[in-house]
Amino acid sequence: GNFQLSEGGEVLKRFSEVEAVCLQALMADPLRPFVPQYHGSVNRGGNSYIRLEDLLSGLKNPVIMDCKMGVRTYQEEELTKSHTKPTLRNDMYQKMVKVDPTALTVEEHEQRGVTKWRYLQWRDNTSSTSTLGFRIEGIMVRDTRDFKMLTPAQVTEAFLSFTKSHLHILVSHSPSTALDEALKESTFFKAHEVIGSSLLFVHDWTSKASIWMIDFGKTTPSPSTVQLRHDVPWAEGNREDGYLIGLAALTSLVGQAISQ
Ligand code: 4IP
Ligand code: MN
Repeated sequence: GNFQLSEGGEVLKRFSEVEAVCLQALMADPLRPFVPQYHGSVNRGGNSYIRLEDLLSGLKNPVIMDCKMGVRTYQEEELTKSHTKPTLRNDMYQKMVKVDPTALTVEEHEQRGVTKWRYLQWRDNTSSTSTLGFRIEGIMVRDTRDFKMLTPAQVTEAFLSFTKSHLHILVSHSPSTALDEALKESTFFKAHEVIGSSLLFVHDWTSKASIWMIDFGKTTPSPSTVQLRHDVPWAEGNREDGYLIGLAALTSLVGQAISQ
């Protein structure tokens, strides 16, 4: 889930040890300019929170696009768990039924439950995640709309229509330059499997546009024996996240949109 509070120009996000460790490391990494400032953790009403720079603070009518990066959004452990000790989730079964009851097997209908891996993999396969290496999680101009279930063709269409109406935004957002460089320089990126993390594109019409890397709750150090490339397909056991496949697709779609 994405539970957040706002407090004094900061965002308080439900504490995750995995995310806190990532943010700590990122504060001393070439990627730091692309990550919200991390101010440690705080307790409120018995719950722990991560204190983050509020990326929207001071912006008027911001346009925001959240792209979840990578060719998969589940950790390999989720896949392993689904074989060794499967936990059936009725909430995830319900979400699938609502969208496409035919996607479920007879057995799954009988159980009225699916594993988290099954659900997340279905979401990856029915969105552009598995084909393009990223999916649009949301575009917010005035209100939030849901782009989660778009097919690869629809994602391109949504992207092009967004780009047309906000052309100058994506021009200044073209992620190919500074972020690419920082990712090349980053020791954090070399050593981590980046799963379920988003690139957040923000623009407020008046000042500068920006790209932020957010959500590190499923980003973990890769095993010391594995050297991740981030630009090759995932196969079980290779730990690859396909982050750079997604970034390349995103960059190329922006380029296409601009030249149209
Ligand atoms: C959500 O599905 C997202 O995949 C969440 O990922 C995930 O949280 C949720 O798992 C899952 O229910 P929908 O977006 O289709 O509702 P994210 O937070 O990156 O959006 P995790 O825990 O995997 O980060 P549960 O187990 O929290 O319900
Ligand atoms: Mn998210």
